[in-house]
Amino acid sequence: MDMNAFSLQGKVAWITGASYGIGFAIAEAFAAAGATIVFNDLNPEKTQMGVEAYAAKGIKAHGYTCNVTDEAAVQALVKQVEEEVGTIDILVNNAGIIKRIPMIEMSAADFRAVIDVDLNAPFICAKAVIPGMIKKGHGKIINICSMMSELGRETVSAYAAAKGGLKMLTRNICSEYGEYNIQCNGIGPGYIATPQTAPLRERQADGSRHPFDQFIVAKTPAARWGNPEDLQGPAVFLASDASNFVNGHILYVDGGILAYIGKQP
Ligand code: NAP
Ligand code: GCO
Repeated sequence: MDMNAFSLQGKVAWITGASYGIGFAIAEAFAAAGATIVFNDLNPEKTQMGVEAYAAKGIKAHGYTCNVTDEAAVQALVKQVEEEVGTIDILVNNAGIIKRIPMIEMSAADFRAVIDVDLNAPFICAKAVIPGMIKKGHGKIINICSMMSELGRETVSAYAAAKGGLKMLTRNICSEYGEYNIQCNGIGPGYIATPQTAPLRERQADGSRHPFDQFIVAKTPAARWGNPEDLQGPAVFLASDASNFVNGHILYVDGGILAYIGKQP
């Protein structure tokens, strides 16, 4: 086997919402594999923070400020990237939010806001890049799903609905555009230590670990939270030619949590 199949040399990769967190780690790995990095953030200050964070790692990333829920802004971003950097070969739909509210206390506006970022935006971004991928004769789309693409839990109804929908959007893009040599797959991270999950890990007033932290560690065969770096290898694989016959698949990177019923208390 030619191990260059895992190379991203010469490819333009757009990772949405990647000033930090999971998106930043994935972009870092793509750069190490040879890709040119494009990222966006909602907020100009954080976009600049991201550019500097990438530079600190020796990566010249192209940062843009764009709300991924705004179709006109996304279409304009893709056009600008095509003019300034090149046609996008790899899209990672990473930008996401969560609102942890008991369902019957959640406003419809809050529910819609989560669906908008976590499901509508991946549609908007994929729709914007697929024409260029068809012209080039290849493309990779990676949707960052979640364990909540498979399971529910209290207070995350909107997020689970969005991530469940994102699993099926992944399969539908696979079905509709596979004939153009476009592969669309998902990565389903387990519980990863990022700002998004910081509230679930914060120390209690008495210095003890958060009950949810203890629960997740007990429920995960790996007996630990994941780190963004745990997602780098799977992401490079799904972005590279090594996965050209993998399509419509959700790759769970969760330390085994989805396979495990959990320890007897
Ligand atoms: P995070 O730390 O909260 O970062 C989310 C990123 O998305 C931020 O850079 C944020 O920008 C950006 N963003 C949010 N809304 C946006 C919008 N409308 N337009 C553009 N950018 C936007 O999240 P994370 O933990 O790295 O998670 C990244 C992805 O992985 C999300 O899709 C999340 O659902 C998924 N995931 C996370 C975990 C986990 O345990 N952490 C597990 C499974 C899946 P601002 O900073 O400007 O708000
Ligand atoms: C939560 C967490 C999870 C993780 C992730 C798990 O509140 O349960 O935020 O949703 O973010 O999605 O895969």
